[in-house]
Amino acid sequence: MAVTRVKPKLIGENNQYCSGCGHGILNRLVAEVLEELGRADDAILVTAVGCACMMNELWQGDNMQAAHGRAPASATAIKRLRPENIVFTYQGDGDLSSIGIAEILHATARNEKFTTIFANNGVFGMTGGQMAPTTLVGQKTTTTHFGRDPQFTGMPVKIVELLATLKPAYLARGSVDSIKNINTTKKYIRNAFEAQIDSEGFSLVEVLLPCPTNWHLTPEQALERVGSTVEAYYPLGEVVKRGE
Ligand SMILES: Cc1ncc(C[n+]2csc(CCOP(=O)(O)OP(=O)(O)O)c2C)c(N)n1
Ligand code: SF4
Repeated sequence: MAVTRVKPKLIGENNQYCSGCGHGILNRLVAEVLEELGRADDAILVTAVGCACMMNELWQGDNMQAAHGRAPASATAIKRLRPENIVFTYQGDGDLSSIGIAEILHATARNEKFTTIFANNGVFGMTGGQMAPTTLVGQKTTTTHFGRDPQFTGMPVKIVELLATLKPAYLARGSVDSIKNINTTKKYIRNAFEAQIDSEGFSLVEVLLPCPTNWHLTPEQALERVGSTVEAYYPLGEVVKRGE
C-alpha cells in the first residue's frame, strides 16, 4: 500500500537548492522529527552562511542567521537564555569544519545543551566548490584541480571522531544516499533532539550529502558517489550514544 507523506508545516513552498541537492532532504528530516516530537513551535534554528543557510528561507519556524562559522556561539547564548526552547544549528562543512572549527570544538567541550546538524557535502558549495577540510583525498575541486593531495593540504577532517574525544551527549553520522540510510539518519536526528530535551548536553549529527552541481555529476551519480566513495572514508553510525 502506498504511504502518503505529508509535508511538514515547518517546510515552506519555495527553496533555492539545485536539483538533487542533499540539503532539501535533510531540511525535511529535521522538520519531520521536530513535528513528531511536538516541538515545532518552540524550536529555534541558527544558520550561518553557505547553501546550508538557505534553509532559513524555507523554514517556517523561528530562526536567525549568524556570521560564518559562529552559529554555535549564537546557539550557546540563545539556549542559555531560553533553556525551555529547542535550539539547533544547521551548518555546512566549510562553515563548521573550517572557519567555525573553534566555535564547534568549544561548544562541544563545554557540553552546551543545543544540537548541531552538520551537513557535509565535502566542498564549499555556495562559493563555487572549493576544497573544504572534509574534501576527500584525490577529489578534484576548483582549488585542487589535480585532486586533493594530502602532502599539501593534509587529511580530510573527521569531525564526529574528533569531537568524540570531548565526551558530548550524542554524536552520530548518517547519510541520505538510500531510503534505509535516510530513515536511520532520521532516528539519529531524533536521538540528538531527545538528548537536548533531557538536558544531557551537546548533540551533533553529521549527514553526508551530495552536491551534484559542484561535483559535476547528475543527481543520481552524486548519490551513488556518496554511497560508494564518501561513506568509505566517513563511516556511518552512532559514535557517542546517549548515556555512554
Ligand atoms: C566571514 C566570511 N567568510 C567567507 C564568506 C564566503 N562564503 C560564503 S558561503 C561560503 C561557503 C560555505 O560552504 P559550506 O559551509 O560548506 O556550505 P555549503 O554551501 O556547501 O552548504 C563562503 C566561504 C562569508 N560569507 N563570510
Ligand atoms: S551548489 Fe551544491 S550545496 Fe549548493 S544548492 Fe547546489 S547542490 Fe546544493
